This record gives sequence, structure tokens and C-alpha cells, in this order.
Amino acid sequence: MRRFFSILLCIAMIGCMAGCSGIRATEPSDNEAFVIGFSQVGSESDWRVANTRSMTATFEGDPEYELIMENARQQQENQFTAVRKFILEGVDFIIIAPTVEEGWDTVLAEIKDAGIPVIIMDRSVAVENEDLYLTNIGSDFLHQGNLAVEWLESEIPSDKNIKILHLQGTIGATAQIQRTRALESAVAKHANWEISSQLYGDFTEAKAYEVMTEYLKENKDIDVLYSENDNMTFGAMRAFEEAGITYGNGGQVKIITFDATREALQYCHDGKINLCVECNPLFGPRVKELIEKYRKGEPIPKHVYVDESAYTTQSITQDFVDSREY
Ligand code: GYE
Repeated sequence: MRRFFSILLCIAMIGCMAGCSGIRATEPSDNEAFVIGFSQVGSESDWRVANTRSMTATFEGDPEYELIMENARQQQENQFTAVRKFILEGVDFIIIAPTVEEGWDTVLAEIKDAGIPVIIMDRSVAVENEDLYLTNIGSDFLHQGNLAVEWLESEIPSDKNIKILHLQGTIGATAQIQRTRALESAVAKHANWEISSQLYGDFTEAKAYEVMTEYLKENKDIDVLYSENDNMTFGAMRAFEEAGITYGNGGQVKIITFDATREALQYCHDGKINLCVECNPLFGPRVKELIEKYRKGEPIPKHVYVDESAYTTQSITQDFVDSREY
């Protein structure tokens, strides 16, 4: 089917020449591999890099499959372009890791009209019609946030007032929405908890370092850092050091981070991070299994969540850190 669409694509390209810049015709493969178009968010974090690696490693080397990945550099518009290109190329399957939840109705309807099945991976999409996609495989981000606040409840006596600095990821992404929701609802329930500020770190180390450095010039009264991913935490740690603020076990600021990558777990083991909430990026094999079920006509659940937990300095060993795959 792909060869036929590649010919169509060539005709379309000749038809619009200069006006259609950016469209790339992938070479039709000699075999009739099952072609998957994958629109990835970007490469903003170690989590994302591990996720990309898991996807490519799973399909690479399997002659039955061909995975075409497009990196959206964290822009939803780039995802729309990628998806439309996949449709034009006549791929057999599409996987989308959506940047943000909103705004997907039109493009998902276009995919459906083209008769291509879609898996939404990692974050979710907010569409009225759930039939627009086959399944959503990802994390329970609210559960992750709740693990973090439960830990904080166990750490903070109810008569102690605390100021929480909240570093937020890409606004509108499920991981941001749900992790924020868990914190905000917990703060609403605890009169002694206060969010002193919400800073936008876009899930990147560089952005977090920049906003934290600026913030710490005027504000040093922080008891807890609630950072919505590890890379922002690393940026914040650097800013704390430069501002002379101590953190981790025995320090001024308790640090809560999400993802639990190997580097963050090492900091946690070494007492520099207090809590790592796990978010597993290794979706490749699970996605492949779902696609295989789909191809055999087997039923597929609408939502697939992965099991995740949280780690403290006391609960992890060096062996555990070393064995971390991401
Ligand atoms: O926590 C962060 C990444 O959506 C789960 O995106 C993902 C988040 C992850 O950039 O590191």
C-alpha cells in the first residue's frame, strides 16, 4: 500500500513544487514492510531520549516493520505537519506522542478518514470522540502526583508551615496537567502548605536553570521543590548551588522529582534528591505488542497504564541505580 501512496506523493510533489517545501518522500522499500509513522514530541529530556531509543530499538532490525520517526521539537504544529505527511505517504499505522492535550480533533479525523489506525502514546489527547484513536498507552500522571504528595504528607508535620516552589513542564501536556493537579489539590487540603511560585521550565534543564537563577536572586525562602521532571530538577540544583542554597537530605530544600531516570536515582541514592517518582519511558515493546494484537484482530483496551512507584534515599540501593535501563 505504501508504494502506491509514494507514487501519489511524487505526483503531489510535482504538482505543487516550490509551495510544498518540507515534504520528504521516503524511498519505497523493496519488501512490503508494515510502515509506522511516529510523531515524537522532541528531545527535551533524558526521559524522551530513552523513549525514542526504546521505540527505534524495538522496530529496528525487525524486517517486518519500518518505523519513520519525526521529531516535533515540542511544537504541536510540527506534529500536524508530520501526521499529514504520514497520511500522504500511506503509512500502515500512526503513533503520536502528543505535545499537549488540546487541538487534536481535526488531524485525528483526517487520519481516520484515511483509514489509518492510531495509537496515542505517553501523554493523552482531549478529544470528544474516543473512536478517533485505537488506544492510549501511557502513565497515570495523577497517580504519580499523588505518590509525591503522600510522601510530602508523611514528611511534614501538620503544625509546620512550608513554602513549595513548583517547576512546571510544558503547559497543557498531560504530564504537566495531572502532576500539577495532584499538588494543587493537596495544597488546598493543607492549610500549612503554600505554593510560593509556579515557574515554567518546559521540561528542559536549560529553561529551568534560567528561570530558577532569576527567581533565586529575589527569593530564597523555599522548603520544597516540586519539579515536574528530572531534567528541570538538574537545572534547579545547579541554580541552588550557585545561590548558596542547600538541598536534599539535611539541606534547606527537599526535592521531589518525576521520571526517576538513572541520573536522578543516583542523586537520590547520594542524598541530593529526596523523592524520585517513577515514569517509565520504555514503551517500545508494549506498543509493538498492541500493534501485533491489532494486526491479528484481537481486542485492545482503550487505555493501558504502566505500573510505577516512588523511591527515596532510604529505599534504593546502588545496585538498583546501576540496573536502571534509562
Ligand atoms: O516526564 C518528561 C518529558 O510526557 C512523561 O515528558 C512525559 C514527560 C516526562 O519531557 O521528562
